Amino acid sequence: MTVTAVAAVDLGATSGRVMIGRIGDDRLDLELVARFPNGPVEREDGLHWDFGALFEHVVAGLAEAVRREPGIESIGIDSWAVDYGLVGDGELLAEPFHYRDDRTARGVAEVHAEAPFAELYRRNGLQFLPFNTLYQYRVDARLADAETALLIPDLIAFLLTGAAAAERTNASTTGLLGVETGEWDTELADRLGIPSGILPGLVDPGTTIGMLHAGLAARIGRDLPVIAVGSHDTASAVVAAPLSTPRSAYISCGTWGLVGVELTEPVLTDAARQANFTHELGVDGRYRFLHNVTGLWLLSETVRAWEATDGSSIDLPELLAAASAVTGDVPTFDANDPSLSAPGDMPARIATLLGSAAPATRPAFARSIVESIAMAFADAVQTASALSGRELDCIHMVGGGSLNRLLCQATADRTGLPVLAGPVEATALGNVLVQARALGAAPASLDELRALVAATHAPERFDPR
Ligand code: LFR
Repeated sequence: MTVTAVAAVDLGATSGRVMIGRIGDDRLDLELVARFPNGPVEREDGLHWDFGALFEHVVAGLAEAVRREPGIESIGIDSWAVDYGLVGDGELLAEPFHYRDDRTARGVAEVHAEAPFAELYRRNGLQFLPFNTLYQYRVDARLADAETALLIPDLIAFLLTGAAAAERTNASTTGLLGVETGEWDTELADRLGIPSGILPGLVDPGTTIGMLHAGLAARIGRDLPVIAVGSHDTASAVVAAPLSTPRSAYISCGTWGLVGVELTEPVLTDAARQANFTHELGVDGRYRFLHNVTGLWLLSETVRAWEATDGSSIDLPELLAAASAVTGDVPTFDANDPSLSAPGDMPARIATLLGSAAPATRPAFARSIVESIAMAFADAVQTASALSGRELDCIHMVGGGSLNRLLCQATADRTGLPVLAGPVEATALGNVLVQARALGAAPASLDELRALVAATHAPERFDPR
């Protein structure tokens, strides 16, 4: 049996990884090569990503991947959406901002004064998130100095190959892509004072972006092509969510819980806009019709705060086991409350929302968080069903959240639908599948790709109680 090997770079908001993916008849698996922490760093002018360190981890991880598997044929990169770096004279002009930086409030006000949200929604189909790239561009003083603006995976591909391109699934999160055309809305950009010349040519997943620079090829150990994948991490995750019928919903759960269904036509109704449901472009021209729910961010920030208080290290599986053992009802809060979005003292902010009902013990507090996330998931699943006119019969939970059994069960209980959990590494698998397909080593249709995922990564089922 022939086996094709590729390297997948998958960067999440709290950790990044480089994996080797191997694919053949009835075979699809991952080998973790490097894993490194990621997160906001506080600089003088606000919250940023430590992009220099991230890029070094990526290059070192790719070198290690080639050392372990010299037969690797290509590289694919995905990351969180919306954030970007500005490039001039072939160089990154400044460290990318983190989407949780609060400078965007002014961008929102200025953009909406020019183009009200209802008009934006008609044009770009995006839910309102205060960090959508167009709001960030609007207040970026350096935009005028830039030749090109590249979203994070495109920026990494550019630094690896020298070729500047905008992969379409991620480009759809900027707010500057027409929801029905899939092309840059240059008229909107011009109106907002965003020079449309900085928007690079669009490419679809599966396109070869370029070959590694000679210097990097020498460091990594092979001359390899970088192939565009669904470079928005959620787009890759949905490729590998083994949806078997149109009645399947998905929740891609990591830092965020992205809750929705896959559509072939947009639903640009007033109701969809009011419910803040987005149309992000998926692989093969699908729409990811979904809503962002604050996901495991609430738990990871709470744990980080507790660890800082105690100087201790908390074992998450142990905490969740203790949370599962809590008997009786725990109070819930609105997981999407805007006060929970910035990094900082998460337990105190949640306690403010809970008031006198706030649980006194850590296991009960963690249980409150999980139940509140599940409640928001259930609400979004019901809304996705109502807005799309689809009766749903199951929910695929993919990503890190699929390992959280308490969350899977609570989601099943609160939706009344079975939850099929896994794969945990759906994003990296989706990245691998799209590269392999471009290399002629995987089936052509999304249905067949998903069938391969289902056959090789059997989900765990949680029935509602
Ligand atoms: C998930 C994700 C979401 C996006 C958010 C910010 O990792 O990519 O889809 O809304 O991060 O980029």
